[in-house]
Amino acid sequence: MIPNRRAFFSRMAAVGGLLGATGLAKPKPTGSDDGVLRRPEFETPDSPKLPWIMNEGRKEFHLVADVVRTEFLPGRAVDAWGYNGTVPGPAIEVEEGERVRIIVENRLPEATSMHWHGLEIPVEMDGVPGVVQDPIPPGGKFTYEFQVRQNGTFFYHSHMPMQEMMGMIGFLVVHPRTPHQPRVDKDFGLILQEWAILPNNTVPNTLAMEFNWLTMNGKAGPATTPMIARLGDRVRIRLVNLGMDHHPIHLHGNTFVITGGEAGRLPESTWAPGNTVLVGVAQARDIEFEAKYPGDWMVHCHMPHHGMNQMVSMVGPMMRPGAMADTSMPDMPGMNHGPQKMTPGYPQDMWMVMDRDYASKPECFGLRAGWTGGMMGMMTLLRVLPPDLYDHVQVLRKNGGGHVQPEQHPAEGHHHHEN
Ligand SMILES: [Cu+2]
Repeated sequence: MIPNRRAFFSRMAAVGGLLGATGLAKPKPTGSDDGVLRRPEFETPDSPKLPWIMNEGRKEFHLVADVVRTEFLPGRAVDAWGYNGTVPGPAIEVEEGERVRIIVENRLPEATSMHWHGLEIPVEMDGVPGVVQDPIPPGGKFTYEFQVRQNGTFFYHSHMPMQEMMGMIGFLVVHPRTPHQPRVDKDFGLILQEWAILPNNTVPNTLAMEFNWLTMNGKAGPATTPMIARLGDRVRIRLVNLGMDHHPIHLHGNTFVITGGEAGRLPESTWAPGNTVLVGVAQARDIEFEAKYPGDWMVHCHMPHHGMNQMVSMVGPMMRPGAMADTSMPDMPGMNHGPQKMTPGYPQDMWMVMDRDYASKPECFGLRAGWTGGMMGMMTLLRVLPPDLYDHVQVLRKNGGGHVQPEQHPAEGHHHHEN
């Protein structure tokens, strides 16, 4: 057994000891006890679902385009544009064959429109301003109505490119009438976005060609909430990219198959194994795998610059005297700090432990002390948890968190984010 796995198991044993015999372990639900195949909930960490009502036989949704103040990390405020108060917008879920009505209201200071990416619908519902409809003016509304005849991972976005770069995108997932086989136990969705935000600014620069913030569902690591799976689950992760770069998304320690693209399910004969999937601009990719290895596994973009936060051009010393990383980790072995940090050319060990910011988040329960030091940019975790720990984390999630992390990293000092 390699040391990391041993460390994981001993840590899990320690956490298990904390839990005690609480009777939380339950047999794994099969999802078909009564002969009805149920699908798992579609989970979009850090991003909400869009509620709906049935109206005149249609599933009716309301999307409000507006300026949204959000945070990529605690304390890193951003004035983006989104829908219903969130960036990316809330996920829309519909069933194959359903008739939908989506009322888009524009509270932005400029005109907008909405495109339903990948859906085969009448052209007058396609949302291209000028070509098929008038732009929706500030204060205006437009009602989109169509029947959804496909199934798969789709998305909605403003059809104005600069508005896309302000954040205006969201999931539109269409569930199949007959569940796909093999059935998945977990169904996650992540929207990949990139941002150019100059120092001391809160507004994305949509004209920029260089990006210094990379997010999954609107958060940068370590603020990305981990995905939680139970040991043995079959997991699907849906990935959508709308930005200026392609993102090679890599899953550690597991082998997946690509089961879907932006046009829906792929034939099983094409499911070649892999561990990195290139999610090109405007594409969707669904990956699936059996979560058979316990551990906290990284899911991240492998573009080196996309695994960083707050990237800015280096024109002088990396740190002001006494600022940030050089004082916040005095005892981290192997890390440059002190005088080296004052020398241009030594930015490579941007290491900052911020466990405390996430100590009350249920999904982070039991993570190794110091974990936040290894998480930046377009990164998150897939946590494959043994049954008792999985059940405990689900109870914490249901109760809204509030626990205190059992471990605290000794090198974790006071810090602040430099915006
Ligand atoms: Cu990337």
